[in-house]
Amino acid sequence: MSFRREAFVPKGGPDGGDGGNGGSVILEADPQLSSLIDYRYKHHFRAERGTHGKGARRHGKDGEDLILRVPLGTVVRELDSATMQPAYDICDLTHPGDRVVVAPGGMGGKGNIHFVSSVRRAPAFAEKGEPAIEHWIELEMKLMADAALVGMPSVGKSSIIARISAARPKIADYPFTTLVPNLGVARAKTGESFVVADVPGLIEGASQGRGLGHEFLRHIERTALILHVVDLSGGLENRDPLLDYQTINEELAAYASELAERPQIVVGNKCDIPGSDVASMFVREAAERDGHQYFEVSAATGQGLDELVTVCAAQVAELRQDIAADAPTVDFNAAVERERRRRDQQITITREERDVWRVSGGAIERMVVQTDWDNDEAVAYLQRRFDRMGFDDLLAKHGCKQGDEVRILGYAFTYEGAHDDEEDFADDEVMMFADAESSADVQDMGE
Ligand SMILES: Nc1nc2c(ncn2[C@@H]2O[C@H](COP(=O)(O)OP(=O)(O)OP(=O)(O)O)[C@@H](O)[C@H]2O)c(=O)[nH]1
Ligand SMILES: [Mg+2]
Repeated sequence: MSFRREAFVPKGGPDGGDGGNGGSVILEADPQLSSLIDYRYKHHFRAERGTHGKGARRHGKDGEDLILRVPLGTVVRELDSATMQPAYDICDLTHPGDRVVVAPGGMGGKGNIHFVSSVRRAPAFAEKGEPAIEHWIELEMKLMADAALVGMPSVGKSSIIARISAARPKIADYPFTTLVPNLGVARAKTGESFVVADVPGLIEGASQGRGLGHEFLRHIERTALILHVVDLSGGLENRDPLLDYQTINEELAAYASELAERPQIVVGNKCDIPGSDVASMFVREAAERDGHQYFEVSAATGQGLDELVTVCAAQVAELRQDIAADAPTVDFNAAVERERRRRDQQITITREERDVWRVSGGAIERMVVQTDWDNDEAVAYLQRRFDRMGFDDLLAKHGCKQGDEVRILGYAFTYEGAHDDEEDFADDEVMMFADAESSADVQDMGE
């Protein structure tokens, strides 16, 4: 709040400038990063605050944004601050440069030049800046592989990735040797390469959470190509390879119908084991009937793997192009902002004690916090804003009676009943966020 001081002008017009806006906290997807390790131990981030407005209509400086870099494939979720459980997904950052504002900077408070009206020539109050938004989010990195090796336990998924890439996962003849996904880069003779993931084995019921299933089906959600590995020998349990093939496809479909439609290459492994050729014939037939290519390989001898890698690399290159072409350009910020505003505008009224009411809600709490409580004019201004938005009626509707106490954050008010003295405030007082043009008028009036 400031008034113009000039020689020979006894009472200058109001000239308090606005406070600067606070900086925003922004997440940005960066292809250089491969993990969320930077956020393992540091959890609190804060953008710069804006500086105060000054006299002579000088505005404060805006605070700098804080940009936090995250790897591609980061899923951002809002956490409920009370339970610390995920409340809703904010977005998936999947393309280089994707950005989302997770905590928008508050607006600077308006200087007293904005509060001039025909009946209030010299407003001796200004608005305080918007308080910072403070909340918890959860970051999860989903695996970003082009192709995933999927199949029953012990069919040889890890043996295959070890053969076709530099990955060195544990290999053993008992089920669930692989407990976490491994990534490798496979390179074809043509020079094309792709990222392949070896995920833990799936079993019947995986889509319902049996085995390690669910946890890892989640990771397959975003791989373009599924390499479905079948053990042609039936393994130690002497399973039926054809039945295995069907079971896995059923689990994929049960988890998410689009997984069943995902491009799939069927890989019959362990063809070095005598007697596997009959099983291979059956699986090939079933795969081709389903419209999938089939390859017979051996991770033990390396047979068929070069060809498999070449075909995979070509298919991945094609799928990548399709994905890039189909990728909708989503404006995360618009959607996030809409959701935030919806929640922000909500007003909740609850009875705290017999004659005491608690009012909560982002927007209304902000009005209270932005008011300078040491200044009667500012408090009267807040009172009129409440009237205009029909707050008194809303309280009455909830059963609030004259003389009841109404609490907002740490402030308490006495409810005086719904107002009817409309003429108390003129129309032109609705000048809260006056634009540049009308502030020019304001200056004229001041002079
Ligand atoms: N003979 C033969 N044995 C193989 C072949 N591929 C894998 N094996 C053996 O099969 C067993 C299981 O192999 P893994 O690569 O660990 O199988 P996995 O599918 O990764 O198993 P989980 O991680 O438990 O799901 C090991 O004893 C391997 O040595 C193959 O082509 N031929
Ligand atoms: Mg394995």
